[in-house]
Amino acid sequence: MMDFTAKIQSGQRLVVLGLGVSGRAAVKFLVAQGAKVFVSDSRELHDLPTADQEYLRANDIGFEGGGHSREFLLQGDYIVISPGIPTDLPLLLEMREKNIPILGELALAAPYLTEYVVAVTGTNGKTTVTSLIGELLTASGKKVFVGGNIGTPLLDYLRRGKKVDVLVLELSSFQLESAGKFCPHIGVLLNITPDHLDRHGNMAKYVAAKMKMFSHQGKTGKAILYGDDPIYKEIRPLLTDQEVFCFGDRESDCAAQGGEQEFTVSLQGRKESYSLTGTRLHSHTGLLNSEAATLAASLLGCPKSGIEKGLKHFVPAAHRLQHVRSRQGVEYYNDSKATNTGAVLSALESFPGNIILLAGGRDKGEDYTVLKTLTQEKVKELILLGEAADAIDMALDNVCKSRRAGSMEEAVSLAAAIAQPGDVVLLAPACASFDMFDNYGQRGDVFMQAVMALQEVPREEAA
Ligand code: UMA
Repeated sequence: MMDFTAKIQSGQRLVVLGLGVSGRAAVKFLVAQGAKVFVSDSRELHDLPTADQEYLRANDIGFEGGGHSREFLLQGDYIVISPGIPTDLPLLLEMREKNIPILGELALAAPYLTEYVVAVTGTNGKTTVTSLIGELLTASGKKVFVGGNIGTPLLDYLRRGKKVDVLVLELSSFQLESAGKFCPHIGVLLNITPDHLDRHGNMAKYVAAKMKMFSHQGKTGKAILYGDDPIYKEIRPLLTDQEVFCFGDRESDCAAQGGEQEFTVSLQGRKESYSLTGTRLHSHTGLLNSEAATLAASLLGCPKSGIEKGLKHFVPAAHRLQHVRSRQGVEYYNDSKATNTGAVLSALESFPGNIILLAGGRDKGEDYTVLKTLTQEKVKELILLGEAADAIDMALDNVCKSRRAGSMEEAVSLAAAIAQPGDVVLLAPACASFDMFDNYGQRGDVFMQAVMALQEVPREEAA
């Protein structure tokens, strides 16, 4: 990816690839800079939302539908790509050979950033930690923008021109691949476990994409890492310039105090303890997320009182180990966002056992055998659905009883029929949702509706 450090000049020509959330924000931002914009999308013009069609027409934006062509891309001084578009498409490699810079939204935004920037990436927990840092900073009296891979794209924030003190950005590996010289003051890397291998090809490339967050930090930058992550030992030596801080279960700058309810930050002569009792963060994952967020907020000088207030008020986003209902002594949890094996392991860790696990969906090239040990230990029965059902079944190799369901509704009624008081019914798919649903949100909604619709169902006799 070619580096780009200058602001866009009026009249410069940019071709934007993909007119989704990111591409739309890029187009509007570029139009506001006075650039000449062209859009290329795999969809045809008539398949775009009406508002997009009208915007393109009103702003005289050249459009190519049904795919990306060499001739169309060659019109650009720069090419801007959406995160969902692989950076190694042959056409993009060709443009790079012709010295046409290829920018993602972070590279485009980088020259315009004057605010303090905290960026959060990792395989799991990004949204929770990003939102939590936002909450802790707001509760400490700072003006904050929270967005990026969640909510409002960074380029929409920049175009609107409403300045804040701190930008808290969730970043995906897709965004980081094309991030150019983008560089946060504080970069938080929560964890790295296999995910998106269908896009990145292998784990080394996935890790390299995540590590791009730290590439340009220099000596004044700060990195926050999870000290107990298996990948920590591999990535820690790569961070030689910036100051590195750690959170985790053991000795760290921010570490747990025995259980899942308390942790202490020890930083620059400051030692402060926090309790998660009475918050919505009192689980193993909640503790780690709180440690990471509190470390970032402490580095930004937030007082203990503000951090405590933020931890207390924080409400995690939906579909993340969300409690749905208690019914006949059975607890139902929706963790539809658990779209990879790392997230499923973390969900299984949150319960002592007796889990009926609903899993499956579209395969992303992961090795499901990593689930074997914890499944054997904690899962009573497995209900599999979607395209990856066979692959999961084979990988788990009969460590527990498994059944198939043709729909989410069937999976929920099967689970309800076999669950006994004290059991947990957990949706944690380990897969993408696109084989059966629009996205993980819709999958979680369908699960929750099916759970809420459960009437009195006669249970099967316990085996
Ligand atoms: N398209 C093409 N050519 C292609 C592929 C797609 O033209 O080869 C077009 C599609 O027709 C569509 C657009 O590109 O018009 C879609 O682009 P996109 O897939 O990049 O999606 P956006 O709507 O722009 O949303 C993206 C992020 N999506 C992905 O990374 C897949 C959003 O993250 C992000 O919120 C948004 O930019 C703003 O930055 C979503 C996501 O699922 C939430 N992220 C993944 C994750 O969190 O795991 C990485």
